Order: sequence, then structure tokens, then C-alpha cells
Amino acid sequence: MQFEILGNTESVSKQNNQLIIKTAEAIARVWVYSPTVVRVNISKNFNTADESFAVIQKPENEFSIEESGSEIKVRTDALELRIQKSSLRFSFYTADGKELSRDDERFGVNWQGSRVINYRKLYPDEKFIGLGEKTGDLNRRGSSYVNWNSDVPLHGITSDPLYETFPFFIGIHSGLTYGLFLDNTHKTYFDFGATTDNQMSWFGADDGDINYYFFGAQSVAEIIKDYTWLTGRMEMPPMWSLGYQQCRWSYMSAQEILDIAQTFRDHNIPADVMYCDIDYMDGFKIFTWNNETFPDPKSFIDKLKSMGFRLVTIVDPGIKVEQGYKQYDEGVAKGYFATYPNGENYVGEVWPGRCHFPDFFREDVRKWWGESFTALTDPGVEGFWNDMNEPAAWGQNIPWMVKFGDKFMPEVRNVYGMEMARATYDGTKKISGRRPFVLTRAAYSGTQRYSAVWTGDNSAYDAHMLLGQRMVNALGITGMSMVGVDIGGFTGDPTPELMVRWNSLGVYIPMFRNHAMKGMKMREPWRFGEDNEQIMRKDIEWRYRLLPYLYSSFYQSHTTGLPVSRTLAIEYTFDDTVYNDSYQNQFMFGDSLLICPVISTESSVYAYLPKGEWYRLGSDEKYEGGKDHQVDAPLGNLPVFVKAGGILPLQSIIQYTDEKTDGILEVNVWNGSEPNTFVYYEDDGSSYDYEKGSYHKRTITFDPYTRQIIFSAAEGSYSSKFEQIKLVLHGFGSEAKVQEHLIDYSNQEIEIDY
Ligand code: MIG
Repeated sequence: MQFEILGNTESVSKQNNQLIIKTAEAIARVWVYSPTVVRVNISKNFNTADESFAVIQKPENEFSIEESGSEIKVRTDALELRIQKSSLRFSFYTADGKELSRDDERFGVNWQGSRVINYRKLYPDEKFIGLGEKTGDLNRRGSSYVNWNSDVPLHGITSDPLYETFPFFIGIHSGLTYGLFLDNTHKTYFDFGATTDNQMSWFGADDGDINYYFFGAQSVAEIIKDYTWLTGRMEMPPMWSLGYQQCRWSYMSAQEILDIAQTFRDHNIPADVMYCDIDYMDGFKIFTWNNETFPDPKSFIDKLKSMGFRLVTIVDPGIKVEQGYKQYDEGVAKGYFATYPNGENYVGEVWPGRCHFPDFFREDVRKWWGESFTALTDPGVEGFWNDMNEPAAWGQNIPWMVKFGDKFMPEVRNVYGMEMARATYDGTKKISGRRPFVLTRAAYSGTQRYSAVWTGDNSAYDAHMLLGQRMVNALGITGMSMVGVDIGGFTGDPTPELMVRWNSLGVYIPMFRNHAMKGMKMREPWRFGEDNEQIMRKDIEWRYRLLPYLYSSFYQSHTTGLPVSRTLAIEYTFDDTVYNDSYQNQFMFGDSLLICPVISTESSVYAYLPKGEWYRLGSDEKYEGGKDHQVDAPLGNLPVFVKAGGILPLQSIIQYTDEKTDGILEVNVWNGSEPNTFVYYEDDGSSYDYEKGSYHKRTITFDPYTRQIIFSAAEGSYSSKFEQIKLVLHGFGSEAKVQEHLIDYSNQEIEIDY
């Protein structure tokens, strides 16, 4: 194996919007994307097409450099990149000269055969967060990870790699923050000081370039904003996808699904979504229905709709090798599949048996795939679950010499799932003109533009529930806000206590889906005895009460990239206690709620409340922040705390998201010593008209100085579905004139003196 280290600068030039530095080993390029985003590419064979699956922005046209004998400086309003010419090394500073991150002088960037690795200085107090769906701790320091999208059924709480690739992390040290996104689709590696005497962290790839975007904004939230500016943000999700979702591998017939749906209604347990897992198909052939068990898909889905349910069906990428099967015949005729090096179609075995795999990297193939969905959309399917798209095949080791066009498997494996989700999203959006719900198991940075993700085949035990929550929170750092885990645990049967706990937590998971593996006991909320059903019903009802708050929080994800479920490290970055083992699973749900997960065998828990004042949701008991508190956590009462000043818009209980509420928007405000605002957002919940101004948005302000609650005048052309506002005050005691106000909803500014 050949080893090489990036050496001395031989030439420096500036061409249009890039700085180009040549050494004997490689060429380095620098672009400025924004004052806080700078890109560095170090390559032996830079491809001038310079394509990225993740990045949707272009660099700025101009920037100036300052060159001396030994150094080149690139300055923006926020950052300074100092480039040492010999040996070529890169160091990033804030505009006022604080060191954020730098290459290790000894190793710098180096090549080990075709592998390329960048070693960087590790700061004594440095923490790392991010990387999306990864096991381990919130703080990734001391751990190492591989990105190689894989089907990992039965994964444990330390397994790696898993299904998704998000090569983006945030470093935190010396009171400073920076972010780094390695946009390289090969198998990539991240080592956060696991093996280098606490001196270095490193990242690299099996092949391709060191190609990273450096983020220098001085807050985690701002870095997430920049990262999602660069790689895109989610569109508004369909409102129904925020309701309760019931899945199983599999409900075996249309009748069984209708019976389950009816049971939700009979038991008054709110729900919006039923799923068809793989058994609805004819012999697992994608875009077909089983004639016997789903004889009339349209009338089946019409019945579901009349009960207020939507249907999501699964699709896998593998197309069965079978003459006469439409997608097989078309795909073969047009040459749409992955191939062996000699051009024959590659065959791998999955559920249908021998299969070919669409080349989703081609636009014509994506279009064809997207159009095939009419088989599902015609009868009325509205959600599309993309599974097995790592891609998976029995045996897992799809040969590396399988080709997608001119690219071999290792170069594109990590983006296969994302491109399938993209084809699914674009196609189904085009067919219906409405917001499709797409859910994918495999993903790469940027997937938030097309799809929700879930964390794959988890297991029915407490540690997996906690791990799942950390994954949801870490995915939020990497741009994915619409995230779910299999509530109850895919593999294994949860105890009733675990089921209830997980369901309580599910209320605060952006995508709230109960799912179970084949062979597991039935898992719907009424299967665990009446007392437990009662708790689960109340929790699910609460989820529906929260919808105005939740939808507004998704609007935040749509406009700023900030996730709905947020690790405390986003807002309390420099509070070391939030990284503590005991508290790292806690998270904010939107701006105001702090959720404290509890395992099934405990009935009290230590909750750490960061600085400030907090109220326990439900009792309004007040807690002082900056320390931990032992709090009661009986099965029916998951500890949730509201931040002082918190503003929480609620609605009445409904049985599904389209059902009419009582017309009252209940705005709850908790007392606090500082002003607070909440951006309240509504639209029709299903179309793209909001992009043309058809939305309803207003800022709600709590102002303890003037002792007022103010609703700004409404913006946008959509009229609110609410007729009245009920203001409910918490923690104001006798100082408030009234605890509750009921007023007519109006689009004008509303001021209430309390
Ligand atoms: O080989 O479709 O992760 O959610 O129920 C298993 C059957 C295939 C894996 C998914 C799981 C789904 C299951 N699938």
C-alpha cells in the first residue's frame, strides 16, 4: 500500500470563485459559500462536473485572498481560513482570531492506497455531536463510526454501521462551535479521538476526495441552519402524517386492516394512518396487489378514507425477474437496472426471489419509477414507505463490481436509498399535486428534501428505546426533523409497561408509528389490558391536542432547519451536564417542552433542568433550573416540563387530523421573567398553496414587562380554522387579573392585559 502526505505548495492561483493550490500529491481548492460556510476540496482527480447529491447551493462569485511567503488567508465577515503553504495545512478561525479547527501538523491530509484521511487537532475539552442515525452517546468523543448503508436487523445498542449516512458533525470546544460536512459518498470513517492519544480526531473515505464544508457560525442552531441551507430543508409535511400511525408486518388482508381501523374508532383512540407491509403484493412484486387478500384496493381504501384513515404501502427497490411483470419487462427493455461489468442485469435475491435493481441515479429511471406509482395512487394510497434500499439483498454482500451506469457500487451505495426516496417523492407529488408522505430506511445528507426516515429494526427493550431517542435527536442535528422509531420495538414483545412508556414517548417523536415484526404479538393500543389502554388513549389524545404546536414546530423545521425533537445540546451547548450519561436522552420538543424519557421499570427519575425556571406539565409545579430533580414518573405520567414563558397552542381532542375541532385555539402561557415569542402557523395541511401565500401565520408574544399577551396581525391569505382563542395562564397566581380569556378569533392584532 502506498502512503502519501499532502506536502508543499507548488503553485497558487485564483480562478473565478475558487482558490487553487497545487502540491506534488494533489490539488486543493477553496470556495466561499457564505460568510459562515467555506468549502475545501483536496483531490488527486477532481471531477469538473463537481456533482453533489446533498448540496443545493452554489458558491459565491468572488472572495479575496491575502498571500504572503508562507501563508494564504481567506477572510469572510465571520471566518478566517489560514492556509499554511508548506506543508499544506488548513486552519479555521473566527473573524476575531479564535481558533476553531485545524489540521494536525504531522498527518494533515494523507492517502493510504486509495483511502484518503484528514487528521485534525483534538482540543482538550472538545465534544462532538451529530452523524445522524448512530449508536452510542450524544457526545461522540472517544467513539469511531463507519458510514456504509446496511440492513441490520437485530442491531444492538452499539452496532455500526446502520442504514443511513449523514457525514456531518458539530465540534464544541473552548466556548466555540464549528460544523463539518464531508460530502463524499464512498464508505466514510469518523474517529473522534478514539485512537490518537487524545490529540487528534480524524475522518476519511475509502476513495474520492477530502471534500468538506466548514461551518463557522457561533451557535449549534445557526450551524444547523447553515447546514440545512446548504443541503435543503423539508417541505411542510402532510398534516395527517403527524397523527398516530399503526403499522405491522403485516396486516394480511384488506379486511384485517378495516377491522383494526374500526377498532380504533370503536375504542375512541385517535389515529390517522394504517400501513400495508409487504404482504399486500402479489408475490412481493412492487406495484401489484394480491388479488385474493386485497381484491378491490379502491373500495378498500375508500372505506378507510370514510373512516378518516389514510393508507401507506411499502415498496422495495428489487424488481422480480419474471416475464410478463410490467416493471420487469419495461426495465429490461429500457436498460434501467444495475448491471454486471459486462452489461448483463445484476441479480440479487430479496423477498420476491431473484430481482433486478433500478438505477435510481438516472433521471429517466427515476421518472419511470415515479410514474409506476399510479398502481398505488389510483386506488388512493397517499404514503409510500421505501424499505430495503441500502440496498439490501439476502447475504447482504452485493458485489462491489455491480455497476450503476459508469459507477461501481461502493461509490454510490450510501446514496441509493436517498435517490429512491427522491424518485418516489417526485413521482407521487407529480401524480397527486398534493404533499406525499414518503418514508425511507436508507438515507444520505439531503434526504430531508424528500422524505421522512425511521431508525429501522429496533428491539423491544428499554435501552433500545433510549437509544432510539438519541438517534431521533441526532438525526435532528443532521437536518432530519420528520423522524420515527418503531414504537414498542420491532423485534421482541414489549412488556405492557414498556409499551405504555414507549407510547408516551411516541407522543413527542415527530413521526408517531407503532410497528412490529412478523411473528410478534399484536401490538395495537388495546392489546395490553384496559388500564394500559386508558393511558395510551390519553397519551394519543394529547398528541392530537398538541397538533397546532407540533405543526408550527414543523414550520420552524421548514424555514430554519431546526428539528422538532432537539437534543439539549442545541440550546444548552456549553452546559456540560446535558451530555451526562444520565441526562443525554432528554430533549426539547419544539421551543417550550422538555421531555424526560423513563424506562419501564422505574417510577421516578432524575430530571436535569437547565438554567432558568420550569413547570411540570399537568401539575404546574415549579422547578428551579441549573440542577437535577428527582421527580415522580408513574406509568401514566411521563415527566414533561415547560420552560418559563413557554407558549403552547392546543386544540380539542379529535379522532383524526381532518376531523373538525370545537373551533377553539387554546393558547397556554406559563409565567416567566423574560419575554418570549412563538410563531403560530397554519395552512391547509395538504397542498402546496402555502408556497404561494396561502398560510396563516402570527407571532404570539408573552411580555412580562408590559404584562401583556399579544397576537400580531395575521399574515398570509389562508383563514384560520379556529373561531375563538382561549388564553389559559399558568403560574401567574393571584397577580393575574384573570386566568382564562375567551375571545373571538380575529386577524387583527390582539392585545390582552393580564
Ligand atoms: O426483511 O417489510 O425494516 O420495518 O416490516 C425485512 C418487512 C423487511 C424490514 C423493515 C421492517 C419491515 C420488514 N422489512
